[in-house]
Amino acid sequence: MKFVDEVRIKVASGDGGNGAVAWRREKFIPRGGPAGGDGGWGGDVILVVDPQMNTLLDYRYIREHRARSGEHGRGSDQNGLSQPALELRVPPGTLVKDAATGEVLADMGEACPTFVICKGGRGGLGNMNFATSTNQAPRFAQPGTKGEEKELQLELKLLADVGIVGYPNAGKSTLISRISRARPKIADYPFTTLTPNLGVVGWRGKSFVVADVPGLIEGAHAGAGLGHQFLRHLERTKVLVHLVDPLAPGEGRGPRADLDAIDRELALYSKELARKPQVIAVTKMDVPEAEEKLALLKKSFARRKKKPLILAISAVTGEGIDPLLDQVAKVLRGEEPGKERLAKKKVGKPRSRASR
Ligand SMILES: Nc1nc2c(ncn2[C@@H]2O[C@H](COP(=O)(O)OP(=O)(O)OP(=O)(O)O)[C@@H](O)[C@H]2O)c(=O)[nH]1
Ligand SMILES: [Mg+2]
Repeated sequence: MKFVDEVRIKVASGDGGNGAVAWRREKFIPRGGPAGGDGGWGGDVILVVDPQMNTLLDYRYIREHRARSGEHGRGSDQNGLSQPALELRVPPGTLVKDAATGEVLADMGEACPTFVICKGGRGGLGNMNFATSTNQAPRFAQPGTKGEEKELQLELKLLADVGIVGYPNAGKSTLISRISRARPKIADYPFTTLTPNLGVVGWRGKSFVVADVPGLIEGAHAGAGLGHQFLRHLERTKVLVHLVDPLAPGEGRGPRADLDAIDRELALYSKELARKPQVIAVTKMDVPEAEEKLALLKKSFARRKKKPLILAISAVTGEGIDPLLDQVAKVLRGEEPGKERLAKKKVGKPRSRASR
């Protein structure tokens, strides 16, 4: 299915129908009195979250959505028909903005499953409503009010708990296909994945949503490769799995250089993204030269006081996948990645304090 994450649409609610001016005219009933019915209400436009959707593709094709207007009132005390609301379904994670001002009107998701974006016009009252003892034949009725019209910018930011980042060809899609039922295209060339894939991972009684986004490369902030256009889908994640390709072919590349380049790109996109906890994993460990590259990568952090936890996995053989998911689950519970090491160091401190 085609993936679309940004669209501009026009929506309009229905106008209210006018109230009618009419008179009761029947044989043998002189001065029958006012009999104009009320106008019906125009339909609202309502946005409704549909958890089955994960693209705004439908709105690419149909860009104007109008609810129907209420019917006008009629004679013989007949009210016009009110119109049902027009429901527009959107995927969870859709940000609804006013296209002109950029103001966020709604953030569609679990907290906001439905949202009335345009209220339908009110139906006008017919002249039968205005009869009083002093004015028994009102020659006026109320007009219906106009519906609203808005131009909206819909932006989809996928609701995933975990994002997989890394260079193209690192094995991101292979990993998501290993841990979930997502079946993205996998191939031995860069930029196989051109749009994000989502997968649901069930792990030790819990489940979380993982997003495999297209690969990042050095200079993506300036438009290299696919640029930063898909990074918005990582904004709502709670943890990033930073996948490192030990083979890293090409000039200026290598596990450590790749790791730093991706981190730079994330930071150039936003501070928040750069601050997200990461679980670093070197993949393709089934390949013979991987072991040596992993050792080199670990060595490159030797001088650091706080060494990052680097996991070793193979999405092909399944090696190291369980510890990886454990780490991810841990961060999702709100703990720091690789906390065991830190915890061990901390144990010494309180003891020394107590002995003082
Ligand atoms: N030996 C081995 N090969 C792997 C492993 N994971 C991925 N590959 C291979 O690496 C190549 C790229 O894998 P993909 O999963 O398509 O990589 P990707 O990161 O999604 O790449 P893009 O979509 O282009 O960004 C494919 O030929 C995979 O078969 C692994 O654990 N071991
Ligand atoms: Mg891929």
